[in-house]
Amino acid sequence: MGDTIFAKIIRREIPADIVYEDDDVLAFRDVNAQAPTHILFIPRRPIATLNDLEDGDATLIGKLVLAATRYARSEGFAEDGYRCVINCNGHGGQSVYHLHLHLLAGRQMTWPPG
Ligand code: D5M
Repeated sequence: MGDTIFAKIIRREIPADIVYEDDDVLAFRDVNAQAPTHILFIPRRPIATLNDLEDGDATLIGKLVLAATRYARSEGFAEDGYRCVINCNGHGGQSVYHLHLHLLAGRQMTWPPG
């Protein structure tokens, strides 16, 4: 898959509104926000899609989800709720091939998604 725009954000080669980072995870605001709060949580390690996860990535994926849910709680979204989404490949609507978890919050979500 090669380099992606998210790899450039990790390397600070292009700007991003970073809201959280640790040794394994980086989180920044989505430039095309679909909700009042729309944050992308990405592993620093480049994993292209959900299909590329292996057993050894269980802890990393757990950290990604926990970073997002901790952030949602800290921003006061726990009670009203929020949505976490990971798109995979074409039918899933994935456009950037560096695994990312969308955290959407601050409005009523609908179902089914488009
Ligand atoms: O989501 C990919 C998301 O990445 C999409 O919502 C736009 C967002 N995006 C693309 N480029 C940037 C930059 N440079 N900063 C912040 N957000 C960005 P997907 O699930 O792959 O469709």
